[in-house]
Amino acid sequence: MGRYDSDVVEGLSSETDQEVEEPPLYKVMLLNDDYTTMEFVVEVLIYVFQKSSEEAMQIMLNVHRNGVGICGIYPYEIAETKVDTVESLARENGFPLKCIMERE
Ligand code: TYC
Repeated sequence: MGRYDSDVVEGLSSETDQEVEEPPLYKVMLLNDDYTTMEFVVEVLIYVFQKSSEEAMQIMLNVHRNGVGICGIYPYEIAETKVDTVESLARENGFPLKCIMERE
């Protein structure tokens, strides 16, 4: 019985000890430019990144002053979709706004 029980316990513990890998995360960032309006950037931050208008204004001003700023941190496919959405909206509205992603 001891042998049988310890096999079962070992089997269970080695299964539960397996570590679950977290997916890698990516920072999505906006870059400053001289042509995109502040209002458009704030709208993008609210619509694409679900920021409040106060947070959106702070992030936009941070990008405007420092050249780059983080909008959010997401798994790869979500980050990629947000980058594509920002760039499509920018082009549709005639703005050169750049949005990039970088592994955390
Ligand atoms: N610098 C722009 C202006 O003065 C505003 C701006 C902010 C543009 C953030 C891009 O990611 C950006 N109109």
